[in-house]
Amino acid sequence: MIDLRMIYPSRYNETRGEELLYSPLALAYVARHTPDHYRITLDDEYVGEKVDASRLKADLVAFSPITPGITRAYELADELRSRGITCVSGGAHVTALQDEALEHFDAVIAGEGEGPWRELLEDFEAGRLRKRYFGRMDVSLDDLGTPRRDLIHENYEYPSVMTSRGCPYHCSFCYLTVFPHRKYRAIPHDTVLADFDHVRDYPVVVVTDENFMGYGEEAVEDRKILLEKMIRRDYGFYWGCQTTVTVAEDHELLDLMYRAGCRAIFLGFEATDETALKEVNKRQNLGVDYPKAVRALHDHNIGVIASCILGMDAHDKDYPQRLIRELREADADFPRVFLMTAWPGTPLFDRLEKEGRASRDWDRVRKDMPSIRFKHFTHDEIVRARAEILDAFFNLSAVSRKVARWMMKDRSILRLFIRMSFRNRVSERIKRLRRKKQRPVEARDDLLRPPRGVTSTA
Ligand code: B12
Ligand code: SF4
Repeated sequence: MIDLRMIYPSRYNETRGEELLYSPLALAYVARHTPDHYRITLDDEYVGEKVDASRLKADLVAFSPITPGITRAYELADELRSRGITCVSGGAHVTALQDEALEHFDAVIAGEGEGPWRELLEDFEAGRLRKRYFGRMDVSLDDLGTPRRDLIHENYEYPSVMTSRGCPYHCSFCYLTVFPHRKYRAIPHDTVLADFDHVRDYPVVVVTDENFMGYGEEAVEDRKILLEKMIRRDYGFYWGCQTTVTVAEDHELLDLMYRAGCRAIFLGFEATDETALKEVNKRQNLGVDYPKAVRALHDHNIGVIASCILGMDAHDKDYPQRLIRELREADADFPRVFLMTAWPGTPLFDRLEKEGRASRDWDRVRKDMPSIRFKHFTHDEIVRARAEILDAFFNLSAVSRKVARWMMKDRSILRLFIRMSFRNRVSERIKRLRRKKQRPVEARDDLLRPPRGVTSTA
């Protein structure tokens, strides 16, 4: 038997933050493609597990870091390798910055992991490990299989399920742009349904496809067939997913989504003005009437979470107030507001780095912390602006109005919303109020100190 340790490295314990806790799937999928003579154990630092590299015993360690977890991965790998343990890593960050990663890992797996993984293991066993492996993102998913759910930590509140991979668009800020040969592909229905069967006892499931509806008639037809199969299986859970605003144009699709249990869609508004949308190449949103799109989803009793990015170059000092007005007009159920973040390997990162405005302080490259140099805001200003926008929607009267709407219209949606966001935001607000009365937050070894001037990661 070969001892394989898998690690999600993180300096942040996400169970203490505002982030919705839905499970990562990368290593669970990779584990499905690992031969039986490997004994796999998985440590997940997102949910509070701590890896002690000085004592860890394994023949091979496989990391799956995202950008804010990469320095933690490097720290662990440096120590493990000094003890003679082979360390490898995959994921978007190492795909983008392979040379940086190879200073700390024995090998990197760029792109989609399942394909090259078996080859890497064969090479490892034969003692001929290469430095770079690469998995294209346009290969068939027919043999993907389901993720190994037995390896997912029980602390995750919501299980994630993927029904497709990839997205055909090219938004300049999106981490997906680091993967070459990228293509939208549906996972075979039988595989998806077997995976939904595994999580059927949960009340809420998060579908973490990059873009659930895909693109083009063929993809949409495939979605409809999948949804009909889900309806026939009569799953009891509610689910939410993320997709583009064009979903609002297809009433048959929305009807099927509702009947299959969908109660919330994260719609990528990103920005409400054309200049900003063009700036980030979000062309599919140009000319979209957001209030009309939201009405269409509400007509089908599906709630709308409007995802917005704050801090594009086109966003001047008046933008936060304008955004509040426009979000109210659109009448989405609530917004999620992220700060413009430059992930390495994206067109946005390349541009901002040339302009001296991107950050390589990876620990702080998160969507809830300011990391780039904004054109019109200082870091303190943008953090305040984000809090103002969120407070405009997460206050008693605004929340009561939404609750009243769904009480009259469709109560099933309330449960989902209360679980998924109001609870997080309300508890975050209480924490912030408490903190105002107390001294500033101190650094803890398991929770990074927020950047100067930031009293909350919210
Ligand atoms: C579930 C999830 C979470 C979970 C778990 C974290 C995780 N990384 O999965 C939680 C809720 C904790 C979380 C939190 C955050 N997340 Co998150 N999350 C996701 C989400 C929705 C799904 C991840 C997933 O399972 N994907 C499916 C798998 C199959 O794809 P994959 O991860 O790319 O893995 C494939 C390849 O990359 C490769 N691969 C990856 N790892 C490995 C390892 C090996 C050994 C091999 C062989 C291959 C391999 O093979 C895999 C299979 O093909 C993604 C968006 C998305 N749809 O991917 C964002 C995403 C990963 N999150 C992101 C971010 C920024 C965050 C936060 C920092 C949010 C914030 N507040 O700013 C926090 C904090 C995380 C932290 N502690 O550092 C970014 C990361 C960007 C980047 N460049 O790193 C993403 C991409 C979303 C986005 N666009 O902003 N998140
Ligand atoms: S539509 Fe969404 S998933 Fe697709 S490229 Fe743009 S941001 Fe990324």
